[in-house]
Amino acid sequence: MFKSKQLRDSLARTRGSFFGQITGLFGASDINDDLWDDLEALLIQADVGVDTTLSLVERVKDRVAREGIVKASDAQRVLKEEMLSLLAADGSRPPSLDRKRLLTVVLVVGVNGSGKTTTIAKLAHYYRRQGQNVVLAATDTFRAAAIDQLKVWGERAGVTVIAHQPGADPGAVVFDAIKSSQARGATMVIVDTAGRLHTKYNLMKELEKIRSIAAKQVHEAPHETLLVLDATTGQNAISQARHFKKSVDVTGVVLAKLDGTAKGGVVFAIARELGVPVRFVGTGEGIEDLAEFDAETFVEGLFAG
Ligand SMILES: Nc1nc2c(ncn2[C@@H]2O[C@H](COP(=O)(O)OP(=O)(O)OP(=O)(O)O)[C@@H](O)[C@H]2O)c(=O)[nH]1
Ligand SMILES: [Mg+2]
Repeated sequence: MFKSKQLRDSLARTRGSFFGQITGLFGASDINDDLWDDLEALLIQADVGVDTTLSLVERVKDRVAREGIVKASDAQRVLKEEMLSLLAADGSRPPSLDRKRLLTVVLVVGVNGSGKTTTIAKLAHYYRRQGQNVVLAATDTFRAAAIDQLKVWGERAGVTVIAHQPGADPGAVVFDAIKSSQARGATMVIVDTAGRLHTKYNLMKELEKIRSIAAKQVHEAPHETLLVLDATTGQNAISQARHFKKSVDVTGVVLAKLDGTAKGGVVFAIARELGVPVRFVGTGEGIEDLAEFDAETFVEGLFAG
């Protein structure tokens, strides 16, 4: 699990549609203006984003001209290389843990329904397998069902969930979760937060409060703030991410539901337009359906036959 196969499999839809057509393009056509126009159109449809598409195609065209490339298949290789360097530049990879740190605090944020709670269950499972002693904090006290949902996932993952009553202060839950983690010698607290629209000022303030409570208890906490984006929302996810980035210091993206979309190209837009690394991708609804992001596997997976 968490291997490259899972990441590749989750790209089946993306590969089957737009990127499959791109492969077809390079297979059938000579290098001419039509090829570049069609390539641009397909990349934009795959949610690579207009700016990112234009700059990517420009770079490929430049190199093709400069290197005197005449075969379309060679041009496709250049496209892959440029895609890879776009992703490599932003350092997309799973977060590395500071082993000397006693307690790592991970805050998970995002809009309603993006996949936060499910992702947290997967992360708990993932880090537990790596030997971490994980505690989950149920700060989504807004919906009673949210607390129960996290408890159910906690049980499946075999980790403790710290929760208060519905309606309780989210800050108090974080405070408690950290205190109790320290008392029991846990090594990681993952904080589930309520879904919030990035445009809601009060709710964004609440996130800041959660962050500052964590920072007072643990040096430099939260150590990771993961923004969960729903891959099926494409370019919308980008605009959400911009807003979240402005309010809270997002350190990484988890792209959930990559298995459910043909628009996996959004990863390039995240990398280039946000400059926030993609840490993990969601590849299904189960607890093991989380893959570490790897740029090379991702790019290969877009095209592989
Ligand atoms: N196919 C697929 N479905 C996913 C993935 N991640 C989450 N989901 C589904 O998305 C839906 C919403 O997931 P939640 O984890 O409840 O989302 P949330 O962000 O916690 O939602 P709120 O707490 O209401 O804001 C559920 O039906 C999940 O099963 C994924 O990687 N792939
Ligand atoms: Mg939730």
